[in-house]
Amino acid sequence: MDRAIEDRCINTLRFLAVDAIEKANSGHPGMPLGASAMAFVLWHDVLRFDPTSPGWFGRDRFVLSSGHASGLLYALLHCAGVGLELDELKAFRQWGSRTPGHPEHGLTPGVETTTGPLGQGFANGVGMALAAKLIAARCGSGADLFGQRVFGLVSDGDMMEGISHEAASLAAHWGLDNLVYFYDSNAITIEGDLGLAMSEDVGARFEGYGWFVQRIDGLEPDQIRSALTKACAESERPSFIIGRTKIGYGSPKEGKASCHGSPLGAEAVAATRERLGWPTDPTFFVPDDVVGVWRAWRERNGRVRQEWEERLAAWQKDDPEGGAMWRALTEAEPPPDLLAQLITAVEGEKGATRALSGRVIQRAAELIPSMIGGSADLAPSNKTMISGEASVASGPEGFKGRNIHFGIREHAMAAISNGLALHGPWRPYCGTFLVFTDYMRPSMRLAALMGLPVTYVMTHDSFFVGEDGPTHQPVEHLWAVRTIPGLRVLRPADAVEVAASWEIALTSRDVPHVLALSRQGLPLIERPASFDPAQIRRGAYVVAPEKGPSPDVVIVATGSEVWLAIAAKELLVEEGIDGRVVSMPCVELFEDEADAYREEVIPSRTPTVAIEAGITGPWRGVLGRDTLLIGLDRYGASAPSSVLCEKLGFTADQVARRIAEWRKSAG
Ligand SMILES: Cc1ncc(C[n+]2csc(CCOP(=O)(O)OP(=O)(O)O)c2C)c(N)n1
Ligand SMILES: [Mg+2]
Repeated sequence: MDRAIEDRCINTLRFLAVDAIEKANSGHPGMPLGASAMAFVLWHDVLRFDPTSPGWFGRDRFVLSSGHASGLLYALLHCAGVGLELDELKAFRQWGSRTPGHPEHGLTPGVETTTGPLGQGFANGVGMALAAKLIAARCGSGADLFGQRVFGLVSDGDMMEGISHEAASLAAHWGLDNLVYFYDSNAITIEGDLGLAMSEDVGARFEGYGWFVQRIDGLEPDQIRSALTKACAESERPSFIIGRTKIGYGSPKEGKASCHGSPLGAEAVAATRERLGWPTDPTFFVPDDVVGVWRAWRERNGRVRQEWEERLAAWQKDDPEGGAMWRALTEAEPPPDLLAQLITAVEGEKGATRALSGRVIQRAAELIPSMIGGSADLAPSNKTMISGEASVASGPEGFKGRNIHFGIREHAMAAISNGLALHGPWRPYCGTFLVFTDYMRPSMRLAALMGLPVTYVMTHDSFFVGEDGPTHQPVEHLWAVRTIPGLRVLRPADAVEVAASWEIALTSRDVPHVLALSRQGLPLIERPASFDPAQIRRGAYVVAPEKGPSPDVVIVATGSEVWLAIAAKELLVEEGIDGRVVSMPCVELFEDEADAYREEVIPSRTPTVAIEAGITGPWRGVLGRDTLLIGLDRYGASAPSSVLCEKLGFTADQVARRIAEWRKSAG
């Protein structure tokens, strides 16, 4: 392309972002000014993306990990022609616009993932690249169809965040040669020079992981182009292109932290226009020749997609087995009798809910080929392995595996799972101890924000862990994750609830689920003949009814405390107290139920007791004021779990006594 036109294309992106930020009087102009050259050359020369079909499966994915540079992404999407009109750019960061402060997946077409918390996009891209490799490996002679790449733009902040270290290590370990990141190396962050807080050689670091590292001038289109060509030709390693750039390039604030996150101001914008040879008028200017460049790009990409669709159709005819696999992965719905089938896998069995979950996973994996997952080095404890399936490893054979070993990298595990779900067709799950949700929470929150159906298999879900002690005993964690909007926590009590929990998670399209599972074995729960497992989907139900016409007390329990509540209820009969036990495997589902059902299960005039081996306070919000809360509002301790049970007040005798005394004191 003619250099002058190319410069105009790059400047168009720069000034669309700058003008949007000025109009909003809010935003981050520094990175769009510095990184537009890399973004333009990548999109124009290489990215396979048809804006008329932004969800096309075979497209390359572009991840803007440094989401604060959203103005640049919106400028790209406008020019590309996804239907993000100039009016949307003019409404940057305003109520109801499709150009929010940071890019939000599902809101703006072409935004592949929600970014803003630095480092997350980096790790999402690793998940997406893995997703593409996993599908290519399964589709026999169609592998070439799934050679899509993942490109990303990452920044100093991404490099500092620990999650990128974890994800970079895995990307190289898996040999994701379909992953290409540009590092906008401007050596500036909010507080000033990068040197205030970082002095390592990032390139050497990435070389150490095993990435293919190139160092270029990130403002020079020809260097960018040639680095991209080499990156795309690399066939073993992920690529890291370090582009030296200048934050706020072309502005009077060039190279200064002051242009990171505030509008330049009218005077500085005018000076920038003059320096880069851009007209003062009009604002939001897209020159005709630039429009033409993007039109040609659109036509080219439209053809690329069409050709891909034709090749896909032809391949499915030529390779019926591969085609069937592709359809099973992408089109198949879970069987309508999934719940019944999962129950059959564990019916009548007792044990730790983690072990029962392990059994259910085997059946679920047979029924749902897109189910894939693993653990952060705790698979033997989390029971997350799919037996008979290989471990995911690099290379076409390795990517046929279905068990992912994330290593001890919980944060990246959660963000990579988001990437797998975003790319599709995968339905990922990942596991560790519940206490370590603290290491994953930022990515879990983003899964909820994006509505991704990721399942977290979180075992060792209370102080009943025992000897490992307070560091490994979750106390506040159930509620910490329940407070994430858009995420559900399922804490099953026995085999049938474990099966139902998996069914709820696997049939959901847009909600992530935590499965909180016990380490310790649990007794069988006997239910009334009228019990229908579909009741579990309502979040709570009567698991042990009162003997008389109405209960004196309703005891609500979750997970491993349900059998305890039932045992205490039996003891209370001797005290003349006729209790009802409600199992509440999912607070969120129960709260979604109509008032009538909630009233039926937990009548509001009846005193209630909550029993859960964790903090108690939030239960008052669920059950109201006249409630006895039995839980643990302190850290646990290191001792055999039978001793802890006694010391912390979780025997049936202790629970029954507390309830009886409470009723007595209430008169
Ligand atoms: C996890 C996280 N922590 C903090 C922030 C706030 N933040 C946004 S941008 C930024 C500095 C980023 O510097 P850099 O990545 O170099 O971007 P540049 O200033 O070069 O545009 C910070 C601290 C964030 N977005 N995410
Ligand atoms: Mg920077």
